[in-house]
Amino acid sequence: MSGFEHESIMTEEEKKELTEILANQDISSATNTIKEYLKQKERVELNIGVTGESGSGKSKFVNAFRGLGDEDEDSAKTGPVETTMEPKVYPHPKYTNVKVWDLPGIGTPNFKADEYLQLVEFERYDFFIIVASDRFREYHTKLAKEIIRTGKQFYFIRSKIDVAIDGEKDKENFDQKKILDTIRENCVNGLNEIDGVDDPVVFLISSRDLSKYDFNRMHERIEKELPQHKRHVLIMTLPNITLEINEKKKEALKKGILKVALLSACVAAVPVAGLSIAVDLSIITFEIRKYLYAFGLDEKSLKNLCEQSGQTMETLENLITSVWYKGLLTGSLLPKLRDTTLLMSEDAVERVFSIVPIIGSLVAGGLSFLTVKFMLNKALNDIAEDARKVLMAAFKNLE
Ligand SMILES: Nc1nc2c(ncn2[C@@H]2O[C@H](COP(=O)(O)OP(=O)(O)OP(=O)(O)O)[C@@H](O)[C@H]2O)c(=O)[nH]1
Ligand SMILES: [Mg+2]
Repeated sequence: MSGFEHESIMTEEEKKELTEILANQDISSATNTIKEYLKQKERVELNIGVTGESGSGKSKFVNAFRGLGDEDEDSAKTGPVETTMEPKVYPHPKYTNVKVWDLPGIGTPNFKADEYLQLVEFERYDFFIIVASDRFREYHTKLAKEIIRTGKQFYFIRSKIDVAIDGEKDKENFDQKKILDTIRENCVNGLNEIDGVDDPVVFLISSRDLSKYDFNRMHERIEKELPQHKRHVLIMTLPNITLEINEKKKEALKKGILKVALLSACVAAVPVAGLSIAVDLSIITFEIRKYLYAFGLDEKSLKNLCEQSGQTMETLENLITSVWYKGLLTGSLLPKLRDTTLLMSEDAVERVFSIVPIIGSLVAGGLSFLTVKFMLNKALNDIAEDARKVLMAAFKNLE
């Protein structure tokens, strides 16, 4: 590596910090934090990975893109044999937050796109520019597919257009537009065959003369899409962060389950008819309410979230599929809990049934230690999953 300390969209520390902040916030202030974070991130740097086969003109393009000639100070080395062997970063002189990375060439017979992307540390780039100086080939497909698989985007550049035009100039029926159309079509057709590429973007470029062909169009497009790229990248990382937070919350809440289940077992030992089951049900209801609050699945939090994200209450509530939220809201959770079919429908409880004489204990006393534990665990998992879906829907609206 060049020794350059790169900053990707989110460093591990930043991610950790954001996770901590979000973990300690309720659902709506978490959304606010994300919004702020998005705003901040729009101002930070963007890393573009320029890739393509060896000799296709990547380095020359990196220079041209930055408005530099090949001989200028700070320009990337180019030439017939000057192979770029490792990723090297070149900041854009005008847009200092834009960093262009000159990557090693692809296209050896056994080219493995996944290994290549690992090698160049693909996470670092916000998007890729694939440079091709000849016709569209299999390794372009492989690379494009792999880039899509990693969740990144790319632009496709057909370079050395001046050479292609020059090569045809002597022909009698020379028609520049026709040649350009054919080249474009070849690239677009190749890209169209790849799943996940709906509207391929191909730019025809001569790094020798940027004023010709598609260079300006490409520049405008990338410039226009810069903030979206940042946002997109961040939004892509949110599901993971949210999952992490949910796991943390779950772990914290899980610690209480054992205590509650033990408490319930102790009550069951008190020989007062009906006491145990009543206590169990109120304990369980209390705990479930606590979980819903912790994950922001209560009416107040959800209303706030609607205001923040512009989602409707109906949309969010429809995403909450487990019985716990609606049960508490309508007061129908208690009857549901009493209804043993709710318990019996679960495989795990069925397995427990075979070991513990639960029916007997339900009639005579409270629920068993294992059942309380199981129910609370299930409620916790369901609620965490519902919360994840709700948050994702709210985040999606921010994009
Ligand atoms: N005429 C013309 N020549 C170009 C163009 N782009 C690149 N070249 C030439 O093609 C050769 C290879 O260009 P480089 O930019 O070094 O290629 P590269 O993709 O970086 O190659 P590696 O680092 O070896 O993978 C050089 O001699 C460039 O001057 C172009 O658009 N037009
Ligand atoms: Mg090079």
